Amino acid sequence: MKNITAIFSAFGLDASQYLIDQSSTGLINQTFIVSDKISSKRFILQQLNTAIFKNPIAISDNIKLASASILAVDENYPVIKINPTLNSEDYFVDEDSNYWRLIDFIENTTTIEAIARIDQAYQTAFSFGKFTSLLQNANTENFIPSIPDFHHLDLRFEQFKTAYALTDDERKSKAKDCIDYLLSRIEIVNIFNKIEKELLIPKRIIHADTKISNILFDKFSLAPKAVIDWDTLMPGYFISDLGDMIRTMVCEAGENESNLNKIIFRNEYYAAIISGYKAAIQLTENELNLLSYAGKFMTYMQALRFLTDYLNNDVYYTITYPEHNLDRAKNQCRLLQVLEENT
Ligand code: GN1
Ligand code: MG
Repeated sequence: MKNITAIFSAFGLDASQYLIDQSSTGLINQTFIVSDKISSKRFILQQLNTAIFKNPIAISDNIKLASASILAVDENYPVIKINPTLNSEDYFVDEDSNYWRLIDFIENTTTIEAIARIDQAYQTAFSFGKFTSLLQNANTENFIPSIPDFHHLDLRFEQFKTAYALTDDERKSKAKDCIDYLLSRIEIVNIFNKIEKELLIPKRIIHADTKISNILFDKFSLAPKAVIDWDTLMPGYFISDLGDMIRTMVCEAGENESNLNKIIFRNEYYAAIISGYKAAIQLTENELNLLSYAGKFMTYMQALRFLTDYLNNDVYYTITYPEHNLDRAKNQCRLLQVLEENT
């Protein structure tokens, strides 16, 4: 970390009084856990990835709006607390135009990187459902999407078509099965367009990154304690949040698994996710009719995004070998098939 002293002093802190640990999790922002050598008080110091989050102020404004709205309903909810700089700004912008923020650390908590038990699926779904439910009085129009059209499936489909038109023959032919399969399931895009056009379901404030590692669990009781990573809070449909939980928790093997025989549907996990979510939030009749669409919607979109990145010569997702994105796309296509067979 460059300019440690300048960054700390912008927040009124003396860098020499703090221990700094880089956190290894999180692929997008750079995260440090800093602790006061004497009092042990801890903060999260983060450099926001402004290549992806082009409007940092929108993010901190969204977080503050959401906090106020949640606290009005539940004054004890562990909201994200952003510590302002001495100039009362939400970020310190360093000489290289990097955006730094200082967030309170929520003590006595632990995270789960990979789901191991059915009750964790229920708790995760309950926590994210509760989060959106607590935000139901918030005015969605006041939230600025930190990534515009993030989960707009039709736009993702357009991006795929553009990538296909520009890619070389080799990638086109290697990706052929995957492309044909997704084209054969175009109905999933059509349903999204119908939802949009006919205003079938409400726009809610969604979290848009509902993986289990974005829940803090109590270190001792292991009960869920807080929802973290509010950077993608935005108006959207419940199918994004519920669907991403189904996509990431229903199968033991994750999106990086290249052995497709390991993509197996776990009905008990699926049932736990659905019941945890439904227990936390009152869904409309149209929403209830789309429960089984949610997982297909998100899995289709993720397959399309990995495939598009492969066709674009891997410019978005970090890859560790040449066909990584293609393998991920195939993995998600298989998962989609499995979801279609079982839900
Ligand atoms: C990215 O980096 P991570 O895992 O938080 C992506 C998600 C995808 C996910 C797939 C801002 O999230 O939308 O579902 O990869 N986030 C962004 O692994 O694009
Ligand atoms: Mg994230």
